[in-house]
Amino acid sequence: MHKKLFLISKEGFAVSQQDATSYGIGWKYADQQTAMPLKSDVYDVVNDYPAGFGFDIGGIEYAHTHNLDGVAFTDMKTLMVEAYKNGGFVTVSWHLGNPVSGGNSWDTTPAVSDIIEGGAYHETYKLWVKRVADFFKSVTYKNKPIPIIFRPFHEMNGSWFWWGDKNCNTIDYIKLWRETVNLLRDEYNVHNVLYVYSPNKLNATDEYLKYYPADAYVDILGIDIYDFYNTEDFIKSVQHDLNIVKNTAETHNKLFAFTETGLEKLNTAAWFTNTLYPYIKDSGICWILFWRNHTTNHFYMPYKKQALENDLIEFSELPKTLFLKDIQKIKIKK
Ligand code: BMA
Repeated sequence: MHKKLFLISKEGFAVSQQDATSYGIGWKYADQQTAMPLKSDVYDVVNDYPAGFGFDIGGIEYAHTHNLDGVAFTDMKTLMVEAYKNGGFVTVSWHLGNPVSGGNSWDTTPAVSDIIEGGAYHETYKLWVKRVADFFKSVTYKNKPIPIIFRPFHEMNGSWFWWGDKNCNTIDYIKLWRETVNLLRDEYNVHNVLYVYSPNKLNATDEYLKYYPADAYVDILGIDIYDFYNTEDFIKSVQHDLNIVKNTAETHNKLFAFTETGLEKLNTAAWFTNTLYPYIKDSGICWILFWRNHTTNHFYMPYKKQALENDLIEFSELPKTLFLKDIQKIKIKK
C-alpha cells in the first residue's frame, strides 16, 4: 500500500471521502445493494468512486455493533473490502469515547495520563486496543487482512478532544501513541496498518512536530484544514501548512496527505476548482479526504442537483485529481 500511495503521489492525488459508500444525502448503505455497484453521492455526480474511502471506528472500544455515526461494523467491514478489492484504499479515524468519564471524544475530562502504563485505566485501554486489533485483523480479502491507513488521536494541537493540547501533556500524548502502536503490533499482532500523524491547521505558534511520536511510530504525515467560510484564510493555511508538512516529510522520508478538509454545505462558488485545486495541485500530497455527507446541513461533497455538482465534475477532469478508475491503472511492479 505504501508503494501504491507513493506512485499515486507522482501522478496527482487520490480524491477520497469519509463514509462515501456508507451513506449520503437521503440514503444509507444498509438499504442498498451489498456489493459494487454501491451507491455513493460522489459516484452519482462524477460517474466514478473516490479513490480512498474513509471510515471511523468510534464505538468499537465499547464493543458496540454500530459506530458513533450509526454505521454497523459488519457493514463497514464489507465496504472496506469492497473498496480494497476494487483497487481503492481505506483510511480509518477513531473518535473514541473518554475512558475516564464514559463521555465521547469531545468530553475533555483529562484521561490520557490515566490510560497509559501506570494509569488507573490502563487495563481498560488495553482492552479497547484489543478490540481495534480484532477488528483490523478481521477485515480480510482472500484470507489476508487488507491494508488499513490508521489515523488515531488526530487534531491533537486543538483542545476539542480529550487527547488534545490543553487536556493532556505532550509527553503523555506521545507515550499513548507509542503504547498504542506497540500494543497493536507486538502484543496483538496487527501488521496491516500504516499510521498517520495528523494535527489540525497550524496556528501561528504551533509547531508541526510538537506531538510527534518519532519516525519509528509513524508512516505518513498529514494535516486537517477546513474552510470555515473564509476563503482567504483557508487558502493561506493550505499553502502554508502543506508546505511545512511537505518539508517535514522530505526530511523524515515519509509520504504525506491532506487528511481532512471540506467546506460544510458547499456554498462558495467554484470551491473545488478555484479555492482548492490551485493550492494543492503541486503540493505532493498522496490523497485528500473530504468529510462526510450526513445531512443537507452537514455535508462536504456535492450530491445530485447540489449547487457545486458541475464544479466537482470539472475538478474531476483536472489533471491531478485521481478517482477510483484512475488509481486502478496504477500497478505496482513486483
Ligand atoms: C465530526 C462530525 C460529527 C461526527 C464525527 C465522527 O466531524 O461529522 O458529526 O460524529 O465527525 O465522524
